[in-house]
Amino acid sequence: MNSDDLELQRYGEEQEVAIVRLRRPAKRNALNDGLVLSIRNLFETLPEGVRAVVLDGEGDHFCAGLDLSELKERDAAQGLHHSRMWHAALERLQLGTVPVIAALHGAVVGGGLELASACHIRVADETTFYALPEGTRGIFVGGGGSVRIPRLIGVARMTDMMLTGRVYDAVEGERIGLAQYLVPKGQALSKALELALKVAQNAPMTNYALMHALPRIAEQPADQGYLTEALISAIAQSAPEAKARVRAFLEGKAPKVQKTP
Ligand code: 1HE
Repeated sequence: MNSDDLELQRYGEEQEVAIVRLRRPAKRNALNDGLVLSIRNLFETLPEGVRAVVLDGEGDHFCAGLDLSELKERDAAQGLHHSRMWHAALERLQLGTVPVIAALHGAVVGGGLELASACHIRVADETTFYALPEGTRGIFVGGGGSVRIPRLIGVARMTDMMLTGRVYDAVEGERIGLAQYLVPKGQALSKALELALKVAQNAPMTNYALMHALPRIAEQPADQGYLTEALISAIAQSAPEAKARVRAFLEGKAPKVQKTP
């Protein structure tokens, strides 16, 4: 299913980045079922040649969460399937083929925060604020938030956000780990694109390992984690591309690690 509310645009010299944009600014990019299904479909069928994605929201807000106008009376089974539909869509994004960088601004609330937390990197501008109003609306998170958000900020902070309706601003959000980058107003997209171009240059196997192995290793007992790490690192370093990159460094042809100015 496709929705006109989701736009894909290519970016970069080789069109290696895809900008995916939520386009319901009049409804603050609230996610109705059509949009959730479009997200799933888009990440299942990313065009050939895309090596990183930037996820953006049109207008003053990244995403106001679940479209509450669709929150009709559902029985328990329908509620379960609705939540599982969100899970499927956000899993395609998180465990897809390429890293996704969220460009955050304005409201990142409810399902909007669930969507952002499925991304691999979050860049927030100064206007960003985060909340989980589900608690005060009498509902619960259903888009994977209870799994992903505590891994970013801890169970205690998420509990507080839902119990009290606490809103974190952009500066606090970066401090507690909701975003990895904080930039001036209006610069989230350009920073996210700058990062995406870098990410797109990595060896695909490294990006795959970071997306698929790292979060799983983090969940494994240490002895299993070490083995998974050894297996994935052996696969990554055996790729011809990895050998070429290491050789380039040893021959002085690849950049050194440098402090950012
Ligand atoms: C919406 C939604 C929405 C806006 N569903 N229509 N999410 C929330 O509880 C957040 C609800 N939204 C807000 O608190 C505010 O809208 C914002 C802080 C995001 C933005 O405020 P503002 O002043 O810029 O916009 P607004 O005037 O509140 O909204 C503009 C329009 O968007 C208005 O519709 P209009 O027809 O009167 O113009 C709003 O009704 C509409 N709108 N947000 C539907 N969320 C998988 S489970 C996830 C569970 C959740 O995500 S629960 C949290 C839901």
